[in-house]
Amino acid sequence: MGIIDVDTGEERKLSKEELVQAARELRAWAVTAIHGARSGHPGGSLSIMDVGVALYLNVLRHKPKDPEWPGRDRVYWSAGHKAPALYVLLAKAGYFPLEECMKLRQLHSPFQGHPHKPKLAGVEVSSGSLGQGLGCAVGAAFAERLDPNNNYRIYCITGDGEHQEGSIWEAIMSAGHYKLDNLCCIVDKNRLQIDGPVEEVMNIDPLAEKYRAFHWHTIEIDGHDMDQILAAFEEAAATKGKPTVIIANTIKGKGVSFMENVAGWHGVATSTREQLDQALADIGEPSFTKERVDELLAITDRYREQKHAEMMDKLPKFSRSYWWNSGGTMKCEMDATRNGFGRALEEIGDDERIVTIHADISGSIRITQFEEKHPERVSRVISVGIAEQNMMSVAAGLALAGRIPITGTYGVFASGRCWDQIRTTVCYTNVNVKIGGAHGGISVGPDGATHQSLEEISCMSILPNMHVSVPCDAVETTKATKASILEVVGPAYVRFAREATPVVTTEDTPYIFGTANIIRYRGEAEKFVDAFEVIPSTEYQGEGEDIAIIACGPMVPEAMRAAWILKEEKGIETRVVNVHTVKPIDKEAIVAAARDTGLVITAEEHQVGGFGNIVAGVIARHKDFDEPLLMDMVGVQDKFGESGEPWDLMIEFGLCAEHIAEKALRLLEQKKK
Ligand SMILES: Cc1ncc(C[n+]2csc(CCOP(=O)(O)OP(=O)(O)O)c2C)c(N)n1
Repeated sequence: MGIIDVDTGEERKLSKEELVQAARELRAWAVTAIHGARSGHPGGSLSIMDVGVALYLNVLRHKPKDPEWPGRDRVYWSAGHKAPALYVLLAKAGYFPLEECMKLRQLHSPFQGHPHKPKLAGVEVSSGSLGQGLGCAVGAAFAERLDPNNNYRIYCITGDGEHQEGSIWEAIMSAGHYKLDNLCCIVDKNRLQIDGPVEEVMNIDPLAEKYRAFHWHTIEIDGHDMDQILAAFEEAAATKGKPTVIIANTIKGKGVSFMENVAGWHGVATSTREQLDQALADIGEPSFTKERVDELLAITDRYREQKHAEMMDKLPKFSRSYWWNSGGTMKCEMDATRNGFGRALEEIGDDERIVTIHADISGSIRITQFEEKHPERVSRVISVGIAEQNMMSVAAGLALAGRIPITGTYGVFASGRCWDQIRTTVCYTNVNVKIGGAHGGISVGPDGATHQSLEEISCMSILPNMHVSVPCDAVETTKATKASILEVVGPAYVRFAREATPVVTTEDTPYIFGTANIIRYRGEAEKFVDAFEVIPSTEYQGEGEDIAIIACGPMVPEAMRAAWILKEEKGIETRVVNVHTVKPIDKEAIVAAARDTGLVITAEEHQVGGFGNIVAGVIARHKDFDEPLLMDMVGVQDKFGESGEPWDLMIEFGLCAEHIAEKALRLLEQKKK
């Protein structure tokens, strides 16, 4: 057992004392890398570190210089958010230099916010959507058994909150059923999840008894005691006829006094250098001197600046900069659309029919604003834990009893994880369930692809009976949320985003659910919002514009900026169509825009065509004119997102006004020919 040198064939494993020292060193690396990245998950990375060093530096047989060696033991990190721990462990084992980990969560870096197998040697599977790794480990354990020449073991790292996902229990059931004794699951039982103590949010205990009932061998240890950790791995390897679970009782944030046992340190970086220094002093790793930490943080800063400069170079250029808030005029406020969702819930929450359902990322998606200042509403708040599929079924049950359930989580999980529940139980029954889909789009930033929802316009809009809103800013999100809850009877999905985006509407801007808004640029003003006129499509008379940009969500502000660029640079008139309601879609507004201009660009912060193809379909089926039409689409080009700074990602993925304007000019040239 141990790390195998590919040249000499020598096997090396660290002693207990060396492991204790390595854990201290790697805790220092993890918090420093997270600080440099300005985001990440320290709590769970620190709690798993002692088990991690035992595994990677002592227990596993692996060849860091030959990561795909078929005979290697495999570790599946089902808890992908503990990525900083995984990265520094791989580095310490010899897969790459530790300094590389300082590129954590940066654009084009292999150290994505959540592990991405194709990008980084040593990562066995991409993860970040909880509850999937153990099933994958079960598959790997089956595969090991299929060939009698195989002789490797499979490990899986899970969290205790993660055990609220039903899929974890499906995996536990199958591993027990098939007596997969080559499989060992580790539960990092630090007793906290995002919303608070696991016991209070959704109790999973008695965990060992439950595993035993599913025919597993169970070992419970102090997950910070190296003797107990090493003994547990030995016992697991010696156990025949059953898979083994090691329930490691740990402390979230272990080693940093102010992080220990504090739920708030789940997913945030130390915010000041003093705070980082305090964390490092607590950890007590002597090699992390002030000068060394300066050098390490400089690696991140240099890399970030270089990537930002590359992105700015990549942005299509015009005679001057039209970037948000770059000049003396056209000033624009920024606010996150998720805040608009929260404000709506606070405002309409007195309606006794409303019940909100939490799935552990409640503060992040602002669903908590419903009860935050209204303790009397707490009885109408339910938590289902990290269990999105159950959340939708529970919501349907509430709706069938006459309530208006409001669910919410990140869009990938809200629309994808529980798609079948939404399809059959919610939409087919046609019940009054409201779904908030947060973290829509690439602008989610450093969390990376697993958390950037780029497919849900497609998967929600295709469902019969579903209503889909993709509001353009925080103010419109409040209106869309209220309309979806109080006006719409039936299933409704509201898509919103994480980061602050331009606020381009006001309380007075018209908003009619199902009716698109036409936006026209009228000339520069002190405030960006005042440079435009907004008219409901039903009242709009064409003005002989040259081009139409049909957009939804935060691509509407980009479309507006494109209209500004086109007019100021080339005198081109643009009709921006804000399709805040994607389903039911405003067919008349879309067909009129195509008919009147003969040139349409769609814009979406989504896999290209999710929205664009809906618009194209409307035109193809309802076209009432004979003139030819030129059409193109702006969106993410059929690829997964990346970690990075939100605006750098918007440039990298070609989603800015400059990209729309450049495309418009190309199409206008084509039209002339
Ligand atoms: C399917 C899914 N739902 C929600 C999330 C968001 N999320 C990330 S970590 C986390 C809490 C995990 O708690 P736990 O398993 O106890 O991990 P630990 O406390 O050790 O970090 C949640 C809800 C996710 N990544 N995947």
